[in-house]
Amino acid sequence: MDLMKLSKELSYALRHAPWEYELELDEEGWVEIPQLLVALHESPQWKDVTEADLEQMIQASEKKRHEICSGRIRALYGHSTPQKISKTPADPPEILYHGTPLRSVASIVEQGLQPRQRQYVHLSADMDTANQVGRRRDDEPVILKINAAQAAKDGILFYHGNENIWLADHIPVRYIEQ
Ligand code: HQG
Repeated sequence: MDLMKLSKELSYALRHAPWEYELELDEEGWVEIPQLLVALHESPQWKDVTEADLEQMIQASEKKRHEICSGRIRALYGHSTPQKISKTPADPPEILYHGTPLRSVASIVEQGLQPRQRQYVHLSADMDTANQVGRRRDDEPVILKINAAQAAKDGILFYHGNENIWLADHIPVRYIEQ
């Protein structure tokens, strides 16, 4: 089974278009695995997918994009569905990073970091992760440094995505360094 393809399909279903699979995310983004499997089985390429395959898919991925708990599965970040997924605020590390294409920097230093199509701004815990994120759009991305501890002290809320990814609603310009 192509676990990478399965992961992409699940990200699409759980981050962006659950209704196409007749799924409804709960307020933390969870869906019942049996319901998800019913939807996947309608497609010939996923007709034999089992819960064990979903577990293997999560283990095999170099990025932790999904999690399973008590018979449910959810995407950990990346959502663009209209109803905002509720996340518990958490204390961020001192500094976070954001990799972005050079062409976006002028607008970011004017408006701050905005979620754009997604529900949250995505930040990286280390420069290497930020570089990988930025390289999706630019061979030589700009890595912005976010003064997260100060922003949190000033009342900006941060949320944990996975071990490398943090989320925020918006990062004002004064916490961003080039
Ligand atoms: C930019 C992938 C202009 C922002 C990745 C980014 C990540 C602005 C783009 C996760 C702006 C949004 C998320 C402003 C932000 N003016 N541009 N004011 N504010 N931007 O894809 O962070 O592999 O929604 O810099 O690895 O690139 O799918 O966010 O370039 O972890 O699991 O607007 O998605 O994860 O792009 O990536 P995105 P992102 P997966």
